[in-house]
Amino acid sequence: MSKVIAADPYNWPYNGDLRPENTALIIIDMQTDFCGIGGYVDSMGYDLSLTRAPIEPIKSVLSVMREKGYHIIHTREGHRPDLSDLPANKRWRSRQMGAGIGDAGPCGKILVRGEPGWDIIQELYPRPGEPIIDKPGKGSFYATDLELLLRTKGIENILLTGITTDVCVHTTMREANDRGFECLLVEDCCGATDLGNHNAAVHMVKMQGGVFGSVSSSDEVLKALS
Ligand code: C5J
Repeated sequence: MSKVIAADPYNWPYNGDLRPENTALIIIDMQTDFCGIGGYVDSMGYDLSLTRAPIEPIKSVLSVMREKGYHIIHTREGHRPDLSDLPANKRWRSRQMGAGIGDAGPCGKILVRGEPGWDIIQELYPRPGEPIIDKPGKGSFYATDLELLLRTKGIENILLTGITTDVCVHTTMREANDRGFECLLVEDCCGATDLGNHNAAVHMVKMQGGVFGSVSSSDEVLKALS
């Protein structure tokens, strides 16, 4: 019997082929720098409650998907300690907001690999064996081995969660969709630095019959998988 998750604008996945073997939960950039006190987002003055909102919903989905044997993949945005993979314009722009990537902050050097602020928050810390994709950009496919890993494991369906909805989650969803992966954005498992941007990013997915995939909630995911 085919299993689907109730979603908008179509129940997901489109072909009803939802199995632990071919489906992954991707948790994007749940790092202190994006949702912790003293991190990058906090230093820019944004409201942390928006990027912390998905922590509990992700925890619930993660727990069930781990228990059922689905693939779990984590990502982290960050740069090499020598900053050799940090484009000069990315650094310049972040400095305009008073939180220069690579500069010292309360949680160590901002978005630099190995620094306290760069790591994944304890609440959602990866278990041994769960792949972590370290990425220098917003998309999780650019300059990483994510696609190789997904293809090798036979993964076709991806549930997207994490922060921020309008930047790294959306970029990753677009990249995945172009590569033929079937994508589901789990709305309350995502958050942005601006609520309007979060809502707009969710709305964009639903256009054209699901231009990048479909949208659901943690409740619907739990209902379908439990
Ligand atoms: C940003 C991200 N917003 N993880 N990164 O710079 O969305």
